[in-house]
Amino acid sequence: MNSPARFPSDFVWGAATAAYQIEGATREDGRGVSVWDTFSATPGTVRDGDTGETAADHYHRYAEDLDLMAGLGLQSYRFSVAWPRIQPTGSGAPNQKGLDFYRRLVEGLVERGIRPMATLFHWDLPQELQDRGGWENRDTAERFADYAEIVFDALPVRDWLTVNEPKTVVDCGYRNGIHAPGVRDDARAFVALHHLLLGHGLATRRLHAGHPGRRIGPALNLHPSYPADESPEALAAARHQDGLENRLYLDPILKGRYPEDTLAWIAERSPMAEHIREGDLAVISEPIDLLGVQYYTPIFVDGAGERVITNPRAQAEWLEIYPEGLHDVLVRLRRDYDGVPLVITENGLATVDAPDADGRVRDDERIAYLHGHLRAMHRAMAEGARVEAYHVWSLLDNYEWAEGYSQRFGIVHVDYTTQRRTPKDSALWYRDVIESGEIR
Ligand code: GBH
Repeated sequence: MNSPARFPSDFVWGAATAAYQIEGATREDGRGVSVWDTFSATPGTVRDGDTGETAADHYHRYAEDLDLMAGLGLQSYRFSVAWPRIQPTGSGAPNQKGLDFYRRLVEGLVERGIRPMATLFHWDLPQELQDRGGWENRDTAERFADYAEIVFDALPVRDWLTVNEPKTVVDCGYRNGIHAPGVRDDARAFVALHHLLLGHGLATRRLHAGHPGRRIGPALNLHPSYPADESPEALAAARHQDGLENRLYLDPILKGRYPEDTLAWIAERSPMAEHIREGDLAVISEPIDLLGVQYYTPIFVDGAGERVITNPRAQAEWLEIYPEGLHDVLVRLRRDYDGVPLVITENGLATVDAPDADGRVRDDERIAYLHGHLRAMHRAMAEGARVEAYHVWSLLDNYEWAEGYSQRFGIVHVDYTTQRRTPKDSALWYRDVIESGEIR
C-alpha cells in the first residue's frame, strides 16, 4: 500500500466550470448571441441537438451552487465570463446586468471564503464578431483586450485566465469543425491561432498596465506525446505531435517564438506566417504570472504518426486514463519552461452516472481517476514542479459541447429535468481530501 501523500498546507483545492456549459438563460438580461448559440442550433452539429439554452440553469441557481461549493469545502472556484453578456455584440459599452451577475457571483464566493478565478474566454465568442471574421480577423484580438479591461475593472478578482484551450479552438473549431464556428480548413485554423495568442497577450498587457497585484495567464490543454513503439519513426512522430499539441502554444507564450519545426509544417498548409507582424511575439510573450494546465489524456503515436490507444478509456473515447501523463507534463514544464507557477485548471473524467434508488451516485471510476492523478501530481511536486492549486473538471454535470448532455464530467450530478443537484461519491471523497490535505 502507498503511504499517505500530504500536500502543502497552502495548496489550494478547487473546481472549474465554463459559462456556456452551465449558465443557461441565453436570452436573458441583454445577453447577446454567441457562436455556440448559433452552432448548437444548427442541425447535425451536436449530439441529440442539445443546446446550452438551459444547461444547469446556473444563471438562476448560482446562490444554491455557491452553498454547494461551500458544503464541499472548496477553496477556489474557476468560472468563465460570457463575453456576450458583457458586450452583446462584442464591442462597445458594457451591459450592466451582465456585469452584475458576475459581481454577485464573485461576492458570494468571497463571502464563503472561496477564491474566484475567472476565465475571460471559454469559447463563447459574440456572434457579431464571428460575422466579421472571428479569430481570423486580427481586430478580434483588440476587441478581446477591450472586453478584458471592462471585466478587470468591474470584478474584484485576483487571478485571471485569458483564453481557454486555444488548441481546442484551433483543432475543433477550425480544423475538424466539431465545435463552433464549425470550420474545416487548416489554412484558416492557424491564422486564428495567431490571433488567439495575440488576444491573450494584449489582455495580459492590459491587466499588467492597470492592475498591479493581480495575476493572469492562459489555460492550455497539454497532451504529453509519446512514441507507441521504439522505432525512430515513432520517436520522430511523437516529437512532431509534441510540437502541435504543446510547443506551438507554450513556446510563443513562454519563449517568445513559435517552434521552427511546427512552423515549417504549418507553412505548407496555412498563410499564418503572413499574419505575424513585427512586435506580435513580444506581446504574446508578455510575462505571465501563472500557467493554467489542463490535463486529460496522453497521445501515443506510431511511426505513421497515427494515434494508438494504449490505455483504458472511460465514456469519452478521446480520453485515455493515464495518470502518469500528468506527472510527465508537470515535470516537463519544470524542465523546459521553468519558473512560472502552475495551476491545474482542469482535470477530470466523464462517466455514465445516475442516482441509485437511495439517491446516491456511486462514481467509483471517477474517484479512482482523481486519486491516481492527485498522486501523480504529488509526485511531480516532490520533484520540483511548482503546482499551487488543483481544479477538478467539473463542479457540475454540464453541456459537454459536441457531446451535449450525454457525457457527465461533474463531481455533482445534475438532473436536467428537475435541476436537482446531488453530490456524487467523488464529491464527498474530494471534500475529505480538501479537509485532510492528503490522499491515502
Ligand atoms: C476541456 O476540453 C474544456 O475546457 C471543457 O470545456 C470540457 O468540458 C472538458 O475539457 C471536457 O472535455 O476532437 O477527437 O479530440 C478538452 C478538450 C476537445 C477534448 C474536444 C475532446 C473532442 C474529441 N476536448 N475533444 S477530439
